Amino acid sequence: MEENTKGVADKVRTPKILVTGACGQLGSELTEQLNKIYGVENVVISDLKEPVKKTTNHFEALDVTDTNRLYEIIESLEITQIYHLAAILSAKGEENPHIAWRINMDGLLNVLEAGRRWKLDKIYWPSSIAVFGVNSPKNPTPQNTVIEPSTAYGISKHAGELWCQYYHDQFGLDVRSLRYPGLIGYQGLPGGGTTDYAVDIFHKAVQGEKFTCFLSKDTVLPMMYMPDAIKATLDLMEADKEKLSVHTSYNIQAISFSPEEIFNEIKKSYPSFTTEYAPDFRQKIADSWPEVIDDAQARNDWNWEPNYDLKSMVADMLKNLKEIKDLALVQNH
Ligand code: NAD
Ligand code: AKB
Repeated sequence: MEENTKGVADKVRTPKILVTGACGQLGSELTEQLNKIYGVENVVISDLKEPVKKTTNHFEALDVTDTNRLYEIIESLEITQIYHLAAILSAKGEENPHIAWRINMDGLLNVLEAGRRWKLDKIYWPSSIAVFGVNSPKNPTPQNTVIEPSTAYGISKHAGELWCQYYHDQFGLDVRSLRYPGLIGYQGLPGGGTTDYAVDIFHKAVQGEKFTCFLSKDTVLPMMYMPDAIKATLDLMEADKEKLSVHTSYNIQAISFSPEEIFNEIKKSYPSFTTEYAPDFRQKIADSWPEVIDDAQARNDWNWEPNYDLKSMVADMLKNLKEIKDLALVQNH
């Protein structure tokens, strides 16, 4: 393989960050925090298409499967770190498993290989609770256990974890990863996941609409409020490299609840809110996933601890979504 000799990994340098999949649910919120820490001029955002929201970040259109375009961006903008978020999620992935595999796998391999060639300082890549399958213990699911995912997405995340470990072990690449549970945020709209009912339910409540849930009322899944997911990501990326003992991906846990439990919590603020249950193909995916994650390793290695429980997350989500709705009403008048 042709080596790039411009690597400057041993010098201390100001991070110049590239975020892939930056217009998604996680990327749009993570970018805001990266801007605060590193300065907007040092955070380049990229995605398949232009951001819908106004942004002051430098934007590059990038399909992560396009190796040359990725290399061109890294070279020309002198990128030193990548947060590689672009992916096809579980439910969407089942509609076209080969496309999900290609985007998730080729994208990650391109980023890892770029990390090796350009001697990038750090790479962040999210894995998921989707790596676990029906044969993994459900409550709690240990860091190291049977891993037999049943979705194309889960298979790609499991293989991706092993590739991250491979690049770390073989090439000394500093690549860090978290197995996120379902993420819940108010800024972006859900992007094709099985846990996304827990985002959609808030929008329906605030809009005064009835909610139809595609999972059964008693399906317990691990979830996390977006501010906690961002805190975990940034804490892991700032952690002392020597303290990190997991080079596949860390388990992290925050809140586990069922659709009925979150519905009941929302109903305390919206008493007339109603939900019906109509499980579809996503039920089978959810049934194969953990209920509660054992995150002792993350707590030990880099002091992981979430801030939000179900009650405080629901209160904050409703407050923010109501503010967004009220602002839109004012702007439309
Ligand atoms: P999302 O679907 O909201 O965003 C993904 C982004 O990737 C989108 O903006 C999409 O346009 C972009 N994208 C898709 N294909 C691309 C390609 N070929 N090239 C470039 N960009 C492409 O997803 P998200 O919720 O923001 O998830 C971000 C990451 O976090 C993913 O890796 C996902 O697997 C992981 N994750 C998310 C959750 C969750 O609950 N949201 C849970 C576990 C892991
Ligand atoms: C999905 O449901 O696909 C994601 C995930 C848990 O990875 N939210």
